[in-house]
Amino acid sequence: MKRAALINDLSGVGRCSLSVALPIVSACGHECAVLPTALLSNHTGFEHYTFYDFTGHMRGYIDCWEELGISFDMVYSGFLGSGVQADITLNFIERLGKGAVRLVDPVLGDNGVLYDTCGDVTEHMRRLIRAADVITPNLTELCALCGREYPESPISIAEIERMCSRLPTGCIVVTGLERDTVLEIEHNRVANLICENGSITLTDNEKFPAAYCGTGDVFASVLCGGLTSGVKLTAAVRAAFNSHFRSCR
Ligand code: PXL
Repeated sequence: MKRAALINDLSGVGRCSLSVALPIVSACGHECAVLPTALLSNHTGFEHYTFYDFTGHMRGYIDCWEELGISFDMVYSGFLGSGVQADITLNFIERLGKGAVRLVDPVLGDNGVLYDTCGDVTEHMRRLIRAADVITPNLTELCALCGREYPESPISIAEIERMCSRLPTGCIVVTGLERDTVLEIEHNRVANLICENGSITLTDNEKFPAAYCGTGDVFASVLCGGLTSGVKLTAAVRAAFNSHFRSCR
């Protein structure tokens, strides 16, 4: 059995982050270890939330797991509660993730807006993605990582490819691309662009007529399950995309 480290927040209400990653990666047949980044009453999409930053406890978990001789086949990080947690995650990879697949979902925002809790996380995330094998930004996160404004009018696939080529990660899956942001995408379709060491594949699906917080986490979690099993990136993205679509219905 493979072992995956899930570094993400625990939101008490709202189907996102650890609440979806843990059951999904487990159902893919892997043993999961949880390293929380923050504890929230509910995700930040609600009007109010409580937020407990878990930074102060994370190093203790890592020391303890290292002393116990625990190591990982997959390190999957999502929502970070502070910029320092990018360094803690890098340190985690160095100590417990030698030879592991490293999946970083750079959770920073959506629809052109960064989450309130992000603070200095964006600049630190730029360092964390250097150590990743695969990252899964949406367009808002891709723009933030590239240090550019979110586009006011639709951009081309070529422009997204150019942004990907400026990032230091070999495999980038840009998620949730739609007609209102990308010129070439058809109406009522939603697409992912896979940039695998410079070569581009576009996968698309029928668009489900609603939006939910946490759908990106469901997608990244199924992708995590596939990559941990050794499934190739494009096949794992297609499986994640299809099951994530079905989970909306
Ligand atoms: O699904 C991304 C996410 C993760 N964690 C928290 C969030 C969100 C999105 O709003 O608020 C706490």
